[in-house]
Amino acid sequence: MVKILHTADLHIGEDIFSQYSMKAASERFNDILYSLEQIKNIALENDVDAVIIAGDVFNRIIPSGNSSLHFSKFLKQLLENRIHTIIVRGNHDRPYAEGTSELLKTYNILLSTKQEEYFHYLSRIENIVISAKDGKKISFTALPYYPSELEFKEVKSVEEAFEKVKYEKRQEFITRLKEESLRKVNELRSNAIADYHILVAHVPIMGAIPGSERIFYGSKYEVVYEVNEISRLPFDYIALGHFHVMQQVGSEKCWYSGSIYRLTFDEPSYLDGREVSKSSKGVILVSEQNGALAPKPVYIRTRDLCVVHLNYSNPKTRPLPENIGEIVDQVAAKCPINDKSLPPCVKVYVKISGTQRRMLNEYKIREMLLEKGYLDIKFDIATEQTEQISLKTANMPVEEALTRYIESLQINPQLKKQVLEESLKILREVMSE
Ligand SMILES: [Mn+2]
Repeated sequence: MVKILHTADLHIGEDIFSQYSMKAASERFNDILYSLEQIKNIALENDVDAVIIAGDVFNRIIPSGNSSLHFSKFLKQLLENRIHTIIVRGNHDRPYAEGTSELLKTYNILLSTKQEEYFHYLSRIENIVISAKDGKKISFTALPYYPSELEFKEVKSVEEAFEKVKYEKRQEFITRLKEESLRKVNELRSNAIADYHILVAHVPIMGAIPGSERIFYGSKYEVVYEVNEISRLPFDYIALGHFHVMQQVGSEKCWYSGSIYRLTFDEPSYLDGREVSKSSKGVILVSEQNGALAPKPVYIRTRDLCVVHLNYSNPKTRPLPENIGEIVDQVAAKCPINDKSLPPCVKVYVKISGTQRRMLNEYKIREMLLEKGYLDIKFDIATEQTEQISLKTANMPVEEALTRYIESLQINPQLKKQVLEESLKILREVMSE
């Protein structure tokens, strides 16, 4: 019985947590390794014939030594267990200039002849056929993000090709690129002789949920496909990569497996306390059932990312709590620690009035949340314009206006009293000069 594991968007070496703390950064790397370990175990336990990685193996085109070391270990365990590993080039795998090459190509040189039989890095629109353990033939057709044959001909990159096209011809250019690519995919599909045909594509699809790739989605160099252009292609299974949310697209045989951990706060597990189920992480296990290929998600354990919004934009209707513990509790209530060995990372967006800003001690809040066990906490604080008190106080005596202004500040009452006394003293001194 044919069995295939579909994963994508490993982004090994992704390091957004390095802006947090050393501890968070090193835990992040462990998270990636933990996901890889779980995926390897699913592959071995299910005795799969092949593992598909539908693009974006490394986060950077030139990965760190550590990233390549750990990917090599992962790969070795698959190859030693005679699991075909099929990698299709994603946008993060692509070299950006003529004369450069991606690390993935070096494996073909370094692997032993025996291992090499099982390693397949596809950077072009191309096709391979493998034999499953039961002798059945499975064909894989690759549709990379930018197929390498489009590059380095008359132009250095697809970006340059895009640049050369006049604005009004842009859509025409994209349509032609898509038509050419799909024509080639169809041609390879019909020439391949196999029991099952699988398409592996690293592409954005209109209407699908991007997750963390959304900053790139619809960028001016992007070739975006319509749902039907991909999901209706004549394949038994379509393995997609690029968008980070696991999802079915247009047909039950067409899936994005999603990234293997939550890459950014654009795909939180909790949004203001509400669990976001679509951010679950895992792989797609594709098994032969009654002469067809049936896909099924298999979930893995990953760290939660939480997003919490706090609004103290109006001192009258939304005042900052005087007790800092209240703020800590508000954040904690919206971000449960479900698993103490894998505590969440939290992003707190705060809207706050200018008058209250200096009363918010985010360093202390972070410290208190760290004590509660969170991996780390990052603040994004937007200060709102203070309301115009001058309008109401324009015709008042200066002393009264100052008193009213200080009274309106959301600060510690003790401090307020002191500030008021001192300011009135200064004001009187100035006036008597
Ligand atoms: Mn991608």
